[in-house]
Amino acid sequence: EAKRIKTALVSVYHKDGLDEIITKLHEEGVEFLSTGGTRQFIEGLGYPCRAVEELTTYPSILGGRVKTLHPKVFGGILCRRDVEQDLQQIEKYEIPEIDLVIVDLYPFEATVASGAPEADIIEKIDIGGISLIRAAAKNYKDVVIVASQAQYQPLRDMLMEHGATTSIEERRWFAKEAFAVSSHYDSAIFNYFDGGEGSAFRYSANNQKTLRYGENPHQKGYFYGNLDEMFDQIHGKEISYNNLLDINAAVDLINEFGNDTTFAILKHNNACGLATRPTVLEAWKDALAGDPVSAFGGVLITNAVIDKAAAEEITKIFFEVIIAPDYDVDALEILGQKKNRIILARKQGALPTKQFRSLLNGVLVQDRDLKVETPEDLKVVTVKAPTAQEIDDMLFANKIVKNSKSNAIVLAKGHQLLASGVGQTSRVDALKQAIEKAKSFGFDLHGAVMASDAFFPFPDCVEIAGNEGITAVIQPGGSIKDQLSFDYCNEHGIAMVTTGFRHFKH
Ligand code: 93A
Repeated sequence: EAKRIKTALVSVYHKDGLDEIITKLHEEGVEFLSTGGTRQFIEGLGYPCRAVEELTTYPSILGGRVKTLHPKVFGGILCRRDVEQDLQQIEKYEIPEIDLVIVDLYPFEATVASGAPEADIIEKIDIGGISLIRAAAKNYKDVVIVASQAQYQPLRDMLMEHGATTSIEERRWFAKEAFAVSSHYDSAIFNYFDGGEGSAFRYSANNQKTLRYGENPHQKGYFYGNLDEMFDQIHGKEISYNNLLDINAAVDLINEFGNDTTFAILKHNNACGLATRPTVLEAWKDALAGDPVSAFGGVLITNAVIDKAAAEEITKIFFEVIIAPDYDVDALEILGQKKNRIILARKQGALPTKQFRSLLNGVLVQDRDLKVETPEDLKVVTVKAPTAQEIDDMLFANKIVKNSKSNAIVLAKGHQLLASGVGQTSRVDALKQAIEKAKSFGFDLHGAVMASDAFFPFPDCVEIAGNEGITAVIQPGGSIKDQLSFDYCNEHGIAMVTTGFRHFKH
């Protein structure tokens, strides 16, 4: 609904950038109501301005701590213009309607940053201004709220475009920005009182869990979030910081495999064993065969219900955590014989679409990598086309490499992870590591496929892979030297596909 601004309450710390707005509002016939310094500023521009003190019949008191905090001010902002009783009340108490509020808060953060003494910092905790912002934003149906100097420009643009009449969409946008300002402001105050402990997250998540320690015993650790929404802990000791990192990686990894019965074993966030098989027992056995050494102390995850036959095998190794959608009763009895083992039943809860990570003095945010390659994404770039089995294995390998720390190379065959090289500073090193591992556990790489999380800058990887008998390669493509890798494959009868999607994981 379009509304015309008739009265504006202006109370700002930063006056610069406001003159054009005041002039335009005046031209539009808007009347001003203002606090001390701001009023002087408006009158200095040559426009009439009513003092808030005159409206409230109170002077600004307590050194300015109480200036605008008065029913005559807040009533004029909060009055619902479509509620008869509200209108009757403001008439009875002689409260003027206020339909634009421009506030710019005391500079709390800048005062903290300046190294000012605590008493000065405390005085910069704006009370009246923040209340004006919240009140006006709450009543955005009738009121426009400009909550900081950063929004003078959007207000100016709006006034220049279509004068003092605003749409509900515009008012709601300003209200959203206003709550961003008020929540940021209060967070800054919290952080100051918190003394750099960084516990602000506690209040953004509705749940806090104190962990035994962080990544190492001398580091404190906390988890902010709700694990109960995701897992039912059936058995075992308290989940640790590192367990959570592995559980997170395990969930992302298993999600790639839909309903195909798959078992994965993770260590330090990377898969060291993974297989897709008709039964959970077979999937477990072939996942373990991928690297029975690394599996020690690992995190296990499957997308299938664990039965007794599988449990009898799984229980033979030492592991930290097992995650499955469910467990047969007799399976649980077997797995629960060791008291520390963490046994989790995974609930259906979806993961957030955004991922956060803290670094330096800020937070990185990105979309979760939800791209899952399908046969349609694959572009054959070699003379030799991959067989149906190779395509299957390449897509399988690609799901694992996507969930492995970069630089990563995955070697797979017959829906089994043969070996991977992960977290290497060069791709060649990742491949060499994978080959050596695969061989040390007795795998023959002839007919295996290779997946790379990013393109090959040089043809060296395909050369090494070709020498080991690898017959098909999947990679994003996009290197200026792609053709050199394609040529090598063509000369040696290797099939290669590109996906067009890089899957770095740092
Ligand atoms: O000390 S306050 O929290 N008490 C108030 O009632 C109040 N009302 C507005 N500070 C208050 N303000 C703030 O005064 C505004 O947020 C703005 O930063 C400043 C503008 O004061 P002046 O117009 O005197 O320069």
